[in-house]
Amino acid sequence: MGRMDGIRNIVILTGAGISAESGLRTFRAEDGLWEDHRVEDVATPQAFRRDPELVQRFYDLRRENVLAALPNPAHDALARLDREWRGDLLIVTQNIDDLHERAGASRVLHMHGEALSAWCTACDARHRWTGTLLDRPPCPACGAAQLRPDIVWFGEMPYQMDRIFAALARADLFVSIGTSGAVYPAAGFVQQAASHGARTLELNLERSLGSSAFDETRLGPASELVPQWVDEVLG
Ligand code: BJW
Repeated sequence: MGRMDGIRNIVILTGAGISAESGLRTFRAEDGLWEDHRVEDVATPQAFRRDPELVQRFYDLRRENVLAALPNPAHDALARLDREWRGDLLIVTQNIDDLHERAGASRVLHMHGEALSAWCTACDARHRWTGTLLDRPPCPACGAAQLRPDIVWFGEMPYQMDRIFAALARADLFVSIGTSGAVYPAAGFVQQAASHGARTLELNLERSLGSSAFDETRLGPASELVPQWVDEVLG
């Protein structure tokens, strides 16, 4: 992947692994988030209906962790790529943290929602949210106490899929960073991009489930691999 000839449109998919070195736990590691909480207890609309307090408490804590975390060299490198790359670029992140933005990237799309956003199920408004939701605060727009985390749970439609599929269809290069490939539709993006002719590269600590679908895989921590790769791309 050293040569960037003919590459103009880049789509990057990021997962929990890119934020691991910022101190945010990944989902499926030994000490992962879901060791303490079964996914079906917290990350589904059914769980939220059954036990809203458990779910709100979980995300209140996640929100706090996100606010306390800082971007690492991998986020910084992608922000530099975003600033300096003249072609199209889209960073599709599955992460609900805002570390890409805080590093300075702007071409970022949060397909699984954002920890720092609250969604009112009464009036459909979304609000930047840094406080808690467990205490059932009123929606600043309509006053209803029906705010939920603005997060895409299992069985819900990820955000902006049309825009993502359009970008994948035009991509010359697809790069997947720090994601295990366990969750769809994101896990299928590599095939989508490849079927439209994109070159594909995986940067990960360990091989993802779909690793064999990539043209090239580089293994190591994101804080090392991503800056190295961005240096290559920008020459
Ligand atoms: C490092 C590192 C370091 C560590 N450096 N790397 C059967 C088949 C196909 C699909 C389905 C199916 N049954 C059900 C489905 C659908 C379902 C699904 O995929 N289920 C699977 C479990 C099978 N998907 C959905 O329901 C989605 N919606 C949907 O499909 O709608 C219909 C639709 C169809 C077609 C088109 C469009 C729509 C919604 C999925 C919502 C996912 N939500 C979550 C929770 C978000 C909120 C929260 O954060 O709490 O999103 S689940 C969780 O997993 C979170 C993550 O974004 C997502 C992915 O996890 P990620 O990022 O890959 O983390 P890990 O922990 O798995 O991996 C970390 C990686 O980092 C590892 O590889 C490490 O090696 C690496 N790493 N340190 C570099 N320092």
